[in-house]
Amino acid sequence: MTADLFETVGDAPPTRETIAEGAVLLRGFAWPFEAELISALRAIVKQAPFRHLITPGGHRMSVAMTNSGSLGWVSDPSGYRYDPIDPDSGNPWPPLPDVLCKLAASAAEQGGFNGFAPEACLINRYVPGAKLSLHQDKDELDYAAPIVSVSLGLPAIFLFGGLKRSDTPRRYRLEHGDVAVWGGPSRLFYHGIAPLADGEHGVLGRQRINLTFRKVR
Ligand code: MD3
Ligand code: FE
Repeated sequence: MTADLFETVGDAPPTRETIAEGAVLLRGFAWPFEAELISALRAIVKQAPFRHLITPGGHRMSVAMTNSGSLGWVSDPSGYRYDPIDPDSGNPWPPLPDVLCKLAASAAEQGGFNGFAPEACLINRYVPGAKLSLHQDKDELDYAAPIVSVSLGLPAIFLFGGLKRSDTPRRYRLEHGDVAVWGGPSRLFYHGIAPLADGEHGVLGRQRINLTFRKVR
C-alpha cells in the first residue's frame, strides 16, 4: 500500500496497443533509455542546433528541427528533401548514436518490423503553442520500412487521420517515453500535433522533443 503511494507513473511496465493496421503504441518503451537518450540528444544539438525551417510556401515552422544520421530532412523555399549535409553548418549531420539506433530497431521489432536500420533521425522541438499541421510523410523512397517515433518532455495531442486529408483524426495523448511504430497501411496516414499546451516537464522543462527514425532510400 505504502509502496503504491510513492510509485510514480514512470515505473509502470511498458504497454503495447495496436491503433491501426501496422501502427503500434509502446507506452513507456523509451524509459530504460532515458538518461543515455537525453545525453546523446544534448551532444547532437551542440553540433547541429535546432532551427526553424521555412516551408516551400514561405512560412516559418513553429516547430524547431535538427537531424542525426547519414541523412537529414530539410525544408526551404525550394522544397522538401533529405540532405547528407546540414545547410546551416555545411557539415554532415551528427552520426546516429548507438543508443538511438538500438532503441529504434528494438521498437520496430516490437511492432513487427525486423531489421529496421534508419538513415535519418529528424528531431522536432515544440514549445507551448507550437504545432504540426495535418500532413503525410512521403519524402522517403521506401514506404515498406516503418517510421519509429519517440516522445520526450511535455505531453502532446497526436492527431491520427487516414489516407484522405478529410478523414477525421483520432486523438492520442503522447507522453514522455512513449514510442510508436508506423508501418504497413498506416505509413501514409495523415497525422499532426495539436498546439502544445503549456507546462513544465521534470526533466526537459517547458518543451516537447520528438524523434522520428526513418529509412529514406
Ligand atoms: C503516422 N512528427 O516529423 S511523430 C514528423 O510528434 C511528425 O513531432 C510528429 O509527424 C511529432 O513528420 C509526429 C508520430 C508519427 C510520425 C510519422 C508518421 C506518426 C506517423 C508517419 C505515418 C503515420
Ligand atoms: Fe509526420
